[in-house]
Amino acid sequence: MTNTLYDALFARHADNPSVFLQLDDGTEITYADFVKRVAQLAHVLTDAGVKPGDRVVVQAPKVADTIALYGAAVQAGAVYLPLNTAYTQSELAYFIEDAGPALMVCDARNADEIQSICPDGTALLTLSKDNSGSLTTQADDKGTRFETVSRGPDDLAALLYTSGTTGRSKGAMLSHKNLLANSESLTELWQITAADRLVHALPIFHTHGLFVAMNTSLLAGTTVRFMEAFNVDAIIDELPTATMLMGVPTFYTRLLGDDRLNKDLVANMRLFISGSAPLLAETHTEFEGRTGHRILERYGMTETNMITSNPFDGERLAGTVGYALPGTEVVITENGAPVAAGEIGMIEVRGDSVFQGYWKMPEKTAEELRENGFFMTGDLGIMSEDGRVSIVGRQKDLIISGGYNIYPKEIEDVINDVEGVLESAVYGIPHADFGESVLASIVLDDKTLNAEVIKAQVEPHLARFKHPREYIITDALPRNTMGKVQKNVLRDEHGA
Ligand code: MLC
Ligand code: AMP
Repeated sequence: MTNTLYDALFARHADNPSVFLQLDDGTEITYADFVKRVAQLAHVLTDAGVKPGDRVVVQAPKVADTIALYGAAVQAGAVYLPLNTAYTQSELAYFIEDAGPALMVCDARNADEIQSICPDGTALLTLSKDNSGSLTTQADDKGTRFETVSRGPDDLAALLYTSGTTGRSKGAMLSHKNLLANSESLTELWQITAADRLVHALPIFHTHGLFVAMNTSLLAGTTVRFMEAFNVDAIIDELPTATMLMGVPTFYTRLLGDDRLNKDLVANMRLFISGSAPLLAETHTEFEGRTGHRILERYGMTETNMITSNPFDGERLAGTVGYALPGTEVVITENGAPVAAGEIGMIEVRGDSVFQGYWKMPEKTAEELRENGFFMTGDLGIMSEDGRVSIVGRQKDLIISGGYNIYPKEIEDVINDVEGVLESAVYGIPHADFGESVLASIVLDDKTLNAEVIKAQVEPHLARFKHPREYIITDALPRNTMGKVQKNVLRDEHGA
């Protein structure tokens, strides 16, 4: 029986006695034991009625079993669908309705609420921060061998939702081949091996923490210092015995804020990688000055996996995201036609790591994924003569805060639904810690309404990281001659 992703990432470790996960409490889990746990959880999934191709939705804390659950879904031929633990019930309701999962796994604390939004017939199991819950209890009694379900390269392995400029989240369908091809490229390019020890402080419900970090580690047999959350002290403690760190730019600015970060502390480190949001050139330079390491910046997207990377051996240039990964083609286009080197255009990408389309949204897929296989990223870039890419802006209306994507349209829709609001504009302004933060300018219909009332009605619908940090009541929104709201004007006005 072959299963493209399971065979490459999990099956190969069945007899591997090396340590895979090192947890916050000092517990170590070997690769061989991890593979057994994956099998136990795969039994739980099938007993819960999960069949090949079924979606398994997971909104669970960052514990070892959550990673094993990903493996179990792959082994059972299911489609793994992780969700941000910050999502509110109304956000969750949309994903559950859209994905139609056979099984939902959540923290026991939220089980009653989530049960109430799951359609009849959806199984629900729990997994909590202290490792308790029905999923774990059931798994403990299962056998440690599971008959792997056969899956080919084009079968779906994961469905990851990414918010859309239209305000509705879209499920990016990722196949076994998409995930494996990207992790093979990255592992080779970044020279990741079993001798590495990765400090993992990212969440595991997004491409970065789940696929970039965990799939490459599984492929190479790397030891992962699996931290429940980002914490500067904990990272500083681990750096002397680690070799790699993967993070969003906020990780690096926060580390730079600590005097203990110096060359001696990172003498054992091999590679610092940054992505998911632009790394400021000054952060790159300051980090090099303090540690002697040039951060390796790479660029990617949920739909495409990683697209470009600065070189491992060659020069890592601040403010650029490097070259197309092996097996990935990148072109810069205007109106669909390639532009000359040095000209600004839309970044488009094609290759084995590019997704299969949006779940149940053929029209959206057709709008963004060309028939010739190129995906339009919505990012604006320049490519040098020798193929080095720099991102210069975004065509899509998107805010990236601490590495989380926030789509203004989604927030504007919620604000506009408040009785007495005429219209609103949500935009990002520079923020020292998160890169960007969210503001909302609002025009009222009902002049008796105030910011506090709007805030109180908006916030329960949106995850905390999406909340506007300020609700600014204004008489009118600035518009250009075409009637389009000029968010750049609002940004200039309120950015300081
Ligand atoms: C937390 N908060 C945020 C936030 N993270 N607000 C805005 N943006 C964020 N990113 C909120 C908290 O709820 C809290 O609210 C307050 O801000 C302060 O929290 P904190 O304790 O300082 O934050 P912390 O928990 O330390 O989290 C910061 C962080 C985290 C940077 C560690 O956001 C993070 O892990 N980001 C990584 C996101 C990621 O993995 N992105 C990859 C996407 S994949 P309150 O109530 O206290 O005010 C992708 C593709 C690719 O983009 O290329 O990789
Ligand atoms: P997501 O939709 O969450 O996968 O986020 C993907 C988006 O993050 C990309 O389209 C980019 O806009 C942005 N992104 C990822 N990596 C980088 C980077 N190194 N520099 C700038 N933007 C980035």
